[in-house]
Parts: sequence; structure tokens; C-alpha cells
Amino acid sequence: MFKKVLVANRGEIAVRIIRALKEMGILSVAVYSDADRSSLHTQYADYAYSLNGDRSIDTYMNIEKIIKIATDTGVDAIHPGYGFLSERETFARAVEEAGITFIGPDSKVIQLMGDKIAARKLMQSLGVPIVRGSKRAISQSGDARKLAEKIGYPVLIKAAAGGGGMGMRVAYGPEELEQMLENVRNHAASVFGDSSVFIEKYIERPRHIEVQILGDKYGNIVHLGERECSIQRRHQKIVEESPSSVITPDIREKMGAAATAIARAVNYHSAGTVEFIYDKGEFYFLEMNTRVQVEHTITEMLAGIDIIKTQIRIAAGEQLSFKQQDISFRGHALECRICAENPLNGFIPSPGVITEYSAPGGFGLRVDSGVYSGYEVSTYYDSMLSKLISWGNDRNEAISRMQRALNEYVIAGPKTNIPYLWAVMGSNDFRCGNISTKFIEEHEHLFDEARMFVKKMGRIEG
Ligand code: MV4
Repeated sequence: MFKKVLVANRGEIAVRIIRALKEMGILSVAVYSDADRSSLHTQYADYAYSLNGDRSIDTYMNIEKIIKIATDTGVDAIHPGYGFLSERETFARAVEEAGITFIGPDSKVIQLMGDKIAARKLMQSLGVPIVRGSKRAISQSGDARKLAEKIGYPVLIKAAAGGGGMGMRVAYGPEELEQMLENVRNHAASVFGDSSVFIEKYIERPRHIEVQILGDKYGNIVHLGERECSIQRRHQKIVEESPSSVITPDIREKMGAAATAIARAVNYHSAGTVEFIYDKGEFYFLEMNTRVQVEHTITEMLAGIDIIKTQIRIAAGEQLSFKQQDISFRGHALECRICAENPLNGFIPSPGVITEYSAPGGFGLRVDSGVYSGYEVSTYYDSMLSKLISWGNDRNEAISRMQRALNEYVIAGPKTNIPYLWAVMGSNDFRCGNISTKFIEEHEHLFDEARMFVKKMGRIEG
């Protein structure tokens, strides 16, 4: 097993990883930006080294600085967390070349899954269902026109180097196609440095369902069931749950088999997620995420498996200690992402000092947080402060518990989306499991409910 591991991340996920390392008796090394000098991850780690700077490219995205600290401090491995360098194949390769273990899959697999056209091709060869669309990159608008006519409008134009929904555009008819192709191409060229695009039939009100997998370095692969992540805003998930209320045992088995077949085909080791889109009883491969995800927590609650510790053990060369038939799921889990943003003003970021902080607790509740009273929310990073995870014997209990916890949560200073999340938990459609990726835009009234929550602050004046 490793003796010392560097965590190349910040915030709640860095804290999550450091906690796992401590419980495993492994020394932890944090790296931090100037803004994160007093952050929890900096304080919790056994060692902490400054990255000198604030902008991402000078700090958490700076491969040279991170490798230098890792080498100087003699760590055995680096955990990249999510975001930042976690899915940069160049980083994984640099770590490997420095003689350090990258806690994640091989750089080649990161590269393959980063190319959405190559991934689609692989799925086709494996017989995993994909949405109808391009077999290769669209090189001429004439090709796009022909294909769009064949599969029928609306079509979705995606960047090969994209992912997570960034820069995708819908064309509802031939008159829009040219312009949308141009938009996606330009966006892709400037953001990814690769203007290759492809098109798919656009599925209008799908559900976003993903399957967690774990694989070791000896070809043992298991899946840990699905997570439903349909409630999103601008491709940022805000509520996730497991199990999904639309997935039957039969579909779960089929999606699980597809996910493990994909992992097997690429010799996947570490934790990974296969994203699917689900519509009218059918599922289609979207992309594979080669990192640990924000919402891995809900799967941990159901399966009783620590995904981060398992990732570390796999990277250290251990075999998975369980087989598919050993895995069972108990109850229902929900996650709400608590963000410093004002839901009553277009969710604009709300930075500043947290003047009062009190996290909820009690049976069946988990708070994975990167903040505390006196913490300053900076403008440099993502606005997510913490994750509130509720577990219940059934979905209703998990929802009631989440609503109760949101009521208990006190964060003063920055505005947060807690009132909005509380409104989602109370929504009839949410309670009936009647959700899709269009949930937020189709439920404008939730802003009124959120406003009422702010007025009352969940307290009854007596
Ligand atoms: C789609 C889709 C509908 N049809 N592809 C979003 C994340 C990235 N992995 C791919 N995503 C989608 N791909 C086809 N052919 C719907 C999504 C999607 C989505 C689209 C618009 C607004 C919100 C969304 C949330 C989840 C998934």
C-alpha cells in the first residue's frame, strides 16, 4: 500500500480524499492556492504546499508545479479528484512518467474516452446502444444536411472533444443547421483546440442516468447500480438520487452489463462512470467519465462501499475484495449540491465570508463540505460549498429527511441555493418522480416557493 499520497484538488473532494487516506493510515499531501491558504483541505492534510498563485492555470491546473511538489515530497501516488486535471490525459501521463502512480485509469483510456466520436465508434462495435447519428466527424455541411434529413430533426451538434454538454447546439430544421454547426465548431476550436463535431438525433425530454463501475488491474469489474442526475441547470447537476424511479431491475441489469462490457473492452481500472440518456424505456450511451464524480456519495450510501478507498486500493495493485453478486443496495439516497449563488437572482454567484455556519445532522444524513464559519468564498472557483446527502429506507423518507436537513442548515453571508433545493424537495412532480433534464425550466413556480422559504427561514414565529 502507498505510504504518502498527494491530493491534486481543493474543496470538499480534497477533504473527502484526505479523510479516506487518514483512515487507511496513508500520509496526505495537500497543495493549495493563495486563496486556499486557510481552506479545510490545507488544514486537514499531514503536509501542505503552496502553489503560489490564484488563477487555475497557475495552481490546480499547473502540471509542472504539482509534479515538482510530488517528486520533492516523495509521494507514491497522486489523486486528481474531479474537475481540474482529473481527465487530462497529459497529466496522467506526466504522473506515470515521473514514476508516480496516477489514481485513475491509464492515460490512454482517458484519451480514448475524451474523444466522443471514438467512444461512439467503440460502443457500436460492442453493441452498446447509441443515439442515431454520425459515424465520424462532420467535415462538410452537406454531409450534416444529408444525415440530419435521414435521422430527422431536431438534431444535436456536439464537439468531439467536448463532454458534459459544453457548447452543444440543437438545430430544429435545415435553416438552422449551418449556423449551429458554425457555433459548435468555433466554440470547440477556442475551448478545446479541436473543431471536430458530430451530430445525433436530439432527444428532447430525456432522463440522465449514469452507472458507477469499479475495475481492478486484474480484469475484475463490477457495477454499483445507477444514479439519476436529471435535475440540472446549465449542465450542472443540482440534485442526484439512487436508485432511479424509472429503472426496473431488468433495465438496471442491462445498463450494468453494458457499463461493465465497456470497462472490460478498454481494460479499465479505477472508478468510472458510464453516462446514458434514458427515454421511453430505452437507454443510449452518452459518454464515459474517467474520474470519480461529485455524486459518487449516493452510491456509497446504498452499496456500503467506499469508492475513494477502493480507488486507492486498486491503484496500489490490490484486487477488488467483492464480486458483483456480493453487492446489494439498501434504501434510497439523495444528494443536494449546496452552492453559494442566489436562486432568486438567476443563480448568480454570491461570494464573501461565511459569518455563521451550522451543518445539519442526525440519522441517515451526510455532509461533505469544504467550508466552515469564517471561510471566505472566493470568486476563483466553482460555487459548490458542500454536498448534503440523505439516506432513507425508501424514497419518501430520503426526501423528508433532506427537506428537514435543508431546514436545519444555516449558512450566513453568501446567499445559497438552499431555499431552491428545499422547494424542489417539496415539488409534487419531484415527489412523484416525474422529472427530466427540463425540470428546472418547466417548474418556474419553484422560485416562488423558494422566496417563501427565505421569508420564513423555515421557522414558525410563536
Ligand atoms: C444529449 C441529449 C439529448 N439528445 N444527446 C448533456 C451532457 C452530455 N454528456 C450530453 N448531454 C446530452 N446529450 C442527445 N442526442 C441531452 C443531453 C443532456 C442535456 C441537454 C440539454 C440540457 C440539459 C441536459 C441535461 C442532461 C443531458
